[in-house]
Amino acid sequence: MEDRDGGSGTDMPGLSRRAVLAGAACGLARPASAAPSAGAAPAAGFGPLGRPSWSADSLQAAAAAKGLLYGCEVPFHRFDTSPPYRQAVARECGLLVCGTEMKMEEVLPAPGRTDFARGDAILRFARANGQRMRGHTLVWHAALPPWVGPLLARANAVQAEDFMRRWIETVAGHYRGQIVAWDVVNEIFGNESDPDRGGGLRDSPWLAAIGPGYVDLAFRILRETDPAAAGTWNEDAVEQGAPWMEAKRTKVLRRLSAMRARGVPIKRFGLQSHLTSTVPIDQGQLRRFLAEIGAMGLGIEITEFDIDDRAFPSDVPTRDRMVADFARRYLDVVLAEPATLDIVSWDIYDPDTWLNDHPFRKRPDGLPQRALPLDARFQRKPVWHAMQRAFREAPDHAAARDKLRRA
Ligand code: 9MR
Repeated sequence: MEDRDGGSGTDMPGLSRRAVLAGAACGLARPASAAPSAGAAPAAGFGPLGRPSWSADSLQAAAAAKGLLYGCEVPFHRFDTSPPYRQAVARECGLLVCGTEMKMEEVLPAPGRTDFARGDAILRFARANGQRMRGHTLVWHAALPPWVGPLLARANAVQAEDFMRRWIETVAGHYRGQIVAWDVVNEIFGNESDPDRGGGLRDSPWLAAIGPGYVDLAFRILRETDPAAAGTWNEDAVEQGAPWMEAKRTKVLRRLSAMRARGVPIKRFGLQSHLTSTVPIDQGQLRRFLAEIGAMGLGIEITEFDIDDRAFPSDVPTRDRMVADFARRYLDVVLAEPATLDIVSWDIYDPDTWLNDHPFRKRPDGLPQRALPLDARFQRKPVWHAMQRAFREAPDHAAARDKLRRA
């Protein structure tokens, strides 16, 4: 039987049993403010929620009329240096999320050091503008600081669990009371070419160190640390009509239902929604998937919406129209589902889309992608108008959404 006291870890530089118990060598002493009792006062210092900054003709205003939130991912470098960018985000959004600033890679740069400066700045901006914030992301196989991979590889299960607990308590404790929903786990399932390590789980340093229970445990730790934040499972490649995505959806539903049955405090499922023009949208499959999640009593979030336009022609007006139509086909199904609570695009401003940097996502003609609502001059594009029309013409499920948020 495994040495539950972590005796096998004593030969580990940086993660001895004593050090783990003291929380010192992994750089994460248990925060004094962590693991509060339910109802504890929220962390101070981020300011009161200000007056809403969005305009009457914004995406947020159209979304809000149906009980939804609209928002975007905010990359710090642009946020920090571009006043027109900040104005656009303030004008259009009711919900923000950091692209990297709340990931472990940024928050724990070195053992014993935490850095919340950039995440705090974006949160302060959101609060001053009356905007809500999502948290992204607690447990992911990627964006780990270089020192954490080796640490997890050498940890036994008890040590790795302890490290995960201290990390979640550190970051979710810092932002306690300020975050509407945390992506507790991100991309835990494999895609087309990934081996399935059991029930859909992909390879991950967390799976290797802790075993499949790492997923449930992460939700329980968030629940103890910030009871007001909804725990979300955020997953990619579950939106479109490829047969392997339909197989993935089946496995997702199976796991969600098992998690509910064992009382895991999961509140929401996030569809990243990095849509690709190379795969059709099967509205029937998507509608059934969302309905089954809703029937389990879970909320649904669209967490990273954008459209990879690789398969569309170079001509900009034609391409913009095709991107808009593609988005609309997707959003019409998503917005008809009463359990859908918010739509977040992965940034709002075309020049910053991650798609231009990704080796498989680049367009064959070398042109930049036109994936997002605003163009390089911050002008509203056809996809912006398609989103606004989709919100305006969606059925009104505001009452159901309100109830789900309070559940
Ligand atoms: O857009 C993000 C990019 O700036 C980061 O370098 C990268 C690694 O942290 O993560 C990107 O965001 C990803 C998100 O966290 C999870 N889903 C896929 C996103 C695009 O790669």
